[in-house]
Amino acid sequence: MKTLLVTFQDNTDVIGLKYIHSYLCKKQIDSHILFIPKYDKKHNPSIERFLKGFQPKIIGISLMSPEFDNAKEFSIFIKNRFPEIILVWGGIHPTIEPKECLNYADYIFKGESEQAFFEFVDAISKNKPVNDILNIGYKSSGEIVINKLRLLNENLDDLPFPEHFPQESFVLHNGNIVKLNKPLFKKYARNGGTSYDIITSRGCPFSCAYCCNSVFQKLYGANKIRKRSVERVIEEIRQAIKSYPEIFFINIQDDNFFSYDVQWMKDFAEAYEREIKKNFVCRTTPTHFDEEKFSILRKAGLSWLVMGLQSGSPRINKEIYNRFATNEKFIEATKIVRKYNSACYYDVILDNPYETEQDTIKTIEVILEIPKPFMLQLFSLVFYQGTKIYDKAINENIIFEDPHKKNFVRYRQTFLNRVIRLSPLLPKNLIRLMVKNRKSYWAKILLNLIYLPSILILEPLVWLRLILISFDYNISATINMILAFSKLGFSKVVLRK
Ligand code: B12
Repeated sequence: MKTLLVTFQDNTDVIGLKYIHSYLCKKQIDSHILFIPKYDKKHNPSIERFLKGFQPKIIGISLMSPEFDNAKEFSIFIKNRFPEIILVWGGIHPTIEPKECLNYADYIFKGESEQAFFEFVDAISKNKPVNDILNIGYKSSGEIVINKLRLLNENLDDLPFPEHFPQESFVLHNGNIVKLNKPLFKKYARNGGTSYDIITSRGCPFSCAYCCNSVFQKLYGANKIRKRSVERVIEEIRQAIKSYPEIFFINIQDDNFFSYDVQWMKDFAEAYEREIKKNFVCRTTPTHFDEEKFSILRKAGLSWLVMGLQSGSPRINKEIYNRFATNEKFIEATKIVRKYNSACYYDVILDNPYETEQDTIKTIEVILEIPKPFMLQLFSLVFYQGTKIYDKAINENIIFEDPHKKNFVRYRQTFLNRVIRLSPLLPKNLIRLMVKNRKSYWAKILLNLIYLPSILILEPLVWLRLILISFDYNISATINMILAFSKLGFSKVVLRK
């Protein structure tokens, strides 16, 4: 009995789905992944041909909210042509909005589901009932039933590793479904597969109002961080590199890698330096940032740090985002990052309808305190269903864009948003002058004149400088990085325009 796991993400780094796949494989289930990076209804005939030959008993789709429309179209088509296939949806979107998903799927899975989905597949293969399995939701005589959640897996070390380049997988390429081979993996993986995405811990103790971790807290109660051992983390990276030697950069995707204690960091750094010897990127919050941990990681190969400012307005951070990091703590952390000559991205959320002009100006003031060079990742606030900020906006009749459709990188081209984009590139005084005179005609003309040249010339130069810094001025590593990341870099620079 075959199980086909489907993703519409535009790259192959679907960590959650890969975990499900590895778990099924370990339990001897005949599981395969189908990557559909660019879905269009016109591809349905080739999908139909493939499914007629492949004959899966179960199709399991993994989706985040922006993939909802694709998952919906695909599911309507499957239910039409292959009513006998059992259609399951899992991932973050069915977790936060199960009822909506049950309009299209036979079953949904809420939350982390390695074991639950295995029990489901196993039961189906043995013709046993599935309705009591934890985590699932389904419709029974038109009524929606959502079962209780399994307790979270406390022992992440027991889970089999997700495969970087999953064997026995397929991809929709040029309108046809073909086996995923190395050239195609290279084409569809982010950065040509040269970076390896890993999750070393699950959960986040915070409950930022815009983040889905605030939903997990509602679902599971306190969302404590579950951590892996240094040995298993290093072993996962080692195996990934062995299977795909082109990997030269490790991308630690944990919400907050700095939540490990100093001893864990020391052990990790020592093993990493000895066995991996590759640069890595990780993420933290200003609250968890700590000089000792940073210096340990920096020495082991940490070359890019990603940290959130989100807003420079204490009011917005506390009252709207439920974030309690102070601007002082954030600035102090950025100075330490500079002191250790590390590259960094700082995240800022734009287009918040609760923000006044004064709040946005406070954000600019904080950005101007960050020592250069640095880059900003600017996001347009998305109100994901189930999050605290979504509930608040619904209660208060605040109008926002549909979270299924909104592209989080396409922020509004307002005067202040554009000034924020230029803040890491231009002298402080010039930025302050434009902010002060934002209502005047000449400031608008000036901004229009300098905007494009700044982001087409200065921004790539800052980017280049940061890559050089991240590789300790090693030219050949820098060139490698630019080649591998050129597509992503290009979109960062130009598409956000
Ligand atoms: C790593 C990561 C990514 C990676 C990989 C994403 C992936 N699919 O694995 C990348 C960089 C590609 C990515 C991109 C985006 N991400 Co992201 N990402 C994360 C992050 C930090 C960790 C995800 C993860 O690996 N978790 C650990 C695994 C084990 O959990 P999981 O993915 O939920 O999978 C489990 C269950 O959901 C379930 N499951 C998953 N799939 C399936 C399928 C079936 C059939 C079943 C039964 C079960 C099941 O079982 C899995 C194993 O336990 C989360 C934050 C978080 N804490 O989860 C955000 C998060 C998932 N991302 C988010 C968003 C918004 C995005 C972006 C849209 C924008 C952005 N901010 O970057 C993009 C666009 C993606 C795209 N369409 O191309 C949001 C999703 C919100 C939403 N409602 O959709 C999150 C929750 C962060 C947030 N803001 O709250 N992301």
